[in-house]
This record gives sequence, C-alpha cells and structure tokens, in this order.
Amino acid sequence: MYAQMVKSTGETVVAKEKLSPKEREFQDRIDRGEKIEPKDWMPEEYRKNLIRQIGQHAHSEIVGQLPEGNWITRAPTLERKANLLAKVQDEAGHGLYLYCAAETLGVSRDELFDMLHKGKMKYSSIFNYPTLTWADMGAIGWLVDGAAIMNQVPLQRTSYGPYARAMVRICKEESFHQRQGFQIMLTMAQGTEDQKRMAQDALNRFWYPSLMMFGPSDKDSVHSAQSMAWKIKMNSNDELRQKFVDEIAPQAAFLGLNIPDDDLVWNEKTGHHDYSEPDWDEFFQVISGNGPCNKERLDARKKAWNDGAWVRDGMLAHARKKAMRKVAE
Ligand code: FAQ
Repeated sequence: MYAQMVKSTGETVVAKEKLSPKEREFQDRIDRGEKIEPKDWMPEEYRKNLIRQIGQHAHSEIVGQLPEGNWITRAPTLERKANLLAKVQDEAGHGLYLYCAAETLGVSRDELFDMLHKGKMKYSSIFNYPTLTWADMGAIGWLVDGAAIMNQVPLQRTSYGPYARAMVRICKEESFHQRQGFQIMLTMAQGTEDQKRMAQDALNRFWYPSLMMFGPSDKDSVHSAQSMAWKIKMNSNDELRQKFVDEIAPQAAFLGLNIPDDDLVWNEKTGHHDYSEPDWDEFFQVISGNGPCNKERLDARKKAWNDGAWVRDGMLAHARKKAMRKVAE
C-alpha cells in the first residue's frame, strides 16, 4: 500500500568543536539570527532536511484541500460557500509558495510530486481523516488551522529566508481560516440541539488527530534536535502541543463544548493544562499509510496530476515556441 517511507536520519547534533570551519561559520550565522539564502553555502544535511520539511508542508497544504473540498457544494448558505471556496483556494496558494521555496534548494516540483505520489514523502496525518458532517468544516478551521498557526507563527523566524518569508503571508491567511472555523462552531454550538450535537461530535473526532499534527512526543522525535539547532524548527513538538491545548481549552468552554479528555484539567503548579496523550500507535499507523483515508487522498492527488498533464504539455509547448521565436528574431 502507500507506505510513506522517507527515512528519518535520526542524527543527533554534532558538537560545535567537531564541525569543519565552514560548518562552524554556518552555525555561527544561524546562531546570530542571520537568514540563509538560496545561493549561500549550506551543509548538505541542512538542505536535505529543509527539502523534507518544506516539501511535506507543501504537500500538506494541497492534500489538505481535499477534506474541505468535499463540502463546497454542500455548504449551508451562499456566504459559507464563498468563505469555504476562498479558504480552499488559499490552501492551494500556500502549497505554491512552499513548492517555490523548496525549488530554491535544487529540487524540482516534478520530483516533489513524484515522491508524494510514490508514497516516499509524507503530508500531515490530519488529512487522512474523513469529513462526515458540516460541523467538521468548523472543527477543521478552529482546530486544524489553529494547530497549523501555532506551529507556523514561529516558523516566520526560521533560518531559511524563502521559507520564513512564505510563512509570513501564510500565517495571515491561516488566521482568517481559524476565525471562520470558530464562527461555524459558535453558530452550531448556539443552534438547535442537533447542531450542538454535530459540533460536539466533530470536536470528539478531531481533537486527538489535531494533537497529533505537532508530531510524535519529543522523546520519539528524530529530527527535532538538529532541526532546532539549525532553526529549521523553532520549538519542540511537545512545547507547541501544550500551547495549543492551553489556547483551545478556554475556547471550548466558551463554546459550551467538552474536549473528549476526562484528564484535561488546569494545573496551578505548572501554569498549564494537564491532558492525555493521543494514541501514538494510531499516529504511526496513519503516517505509515494505514489511516482511514490515505489511499483515497493519494488516489485523488494522482488523478489530479494525470488529469492536468495536457495543461502542462500545452504550456511547455507554448514556452518552447516562444523561445524559438525569440531565437529567430
Ligand atoms: N503527519 O522527528 P519528527 C496545515 C513525521 S499545514 C505526518 O518530530 P519533524 C494547513 C516526520 O515527518 C500542516 N508525518 O519530525 C492546512 C518524521 O518522518 P520523516 C503541516 C509526521 O519534521 C490547514 C517523523 O514523523 N504543517 O495543516 C507528522 O521534526 C487546514 C518523525 O517526526 C507542517 O508541515 C504528522 N503530523 O516535526 C491545510 C509544518 N509529525 O520525515 C488545509 C512544518 C511528524 O523522517 C486545511 N513542519 N511526522 O519520514 C514541521 O513543523 C515539522 O515537520 C513537524 C514534524 C512538527 C510536522
């Protein structure tokens, strides 16, 4: 099946004194907060790790269009339809900024798509869950975009210039997405008994998958140490997950909805909420290609790629003709 099998290097951070002079100078630039630009020298592992993370991020944006795309024709009002359409289009745009950022590292878009289609590159686990009711559009905006923003705001300060700059615009748009999601939840939570039940059901199904978006717990995160030393990643997975829980818990209370975790409680001592970990076996199954919708999502992406072949061919033929005309002039 579609195992998503890009190998984790699992490398730990090399002590500064063991780095070559070039590598040390590179690390010093990062430590000073300088941005690394496409033509600058960079260690091969830095380049590969960035391609992995930015590529996975780009794929998440475009695969992430599918669960919501499912509801555009069934949105309950014209306004909701227009908002959802705009949101799904924004996700396509985010994918494009990110593919462009990855291309500056010497990988082509065709190669990135090929790795996605062959199951050699991942996309976010969250998009392998189905969207069963309209309330899921609220839960996705509120929780999924909420988790995405929590992770992406710090990435505006990431060390690689093109990635950091792409994040600035993406974060602005994501905050609109989160608000529209929260607004759907608010309307439903204050609506009829059936609407409230649907909102609660969506929260029940999306809560733990949203926590999984931040990645495995720190002790199982193979990339965090090196990625944080290189400022490819600014915070650990558990740090961001905790911030998310602390932000969402009072919002759920405001909505009058219950987070499906009996152990979720404010802890005076730590100044944070205690909460239950997601089922990590389920997480590893989903990122190995065995989630509820993995096959459906990849099939949809492959179909879109194949259906679009004539557009790519046409554009290439046009570009070739234009170039030949220029030579003839
Ligand atoms: N799903 O060592 P770590 C969005 C993999 S954007 C799938 O901790 P790392 C917008 C990881 O790749 C959502 N795989 O990895 C939207 C690695 O495997 P590998 C996407 C996951 O990279 C909203 C292995 O597990 N955001 O939603 C996941 O240090 C609504 C070990 O993990 C980004 O991509 C996962 N959840 O930390 C669109 C942000 N977690 O590659 C539509 C940028 C971990 O060795 C609708 N990325 N893995 O085979 C990051 O910040 C990081 O890459 C993490 C993972 C935090 C996701």
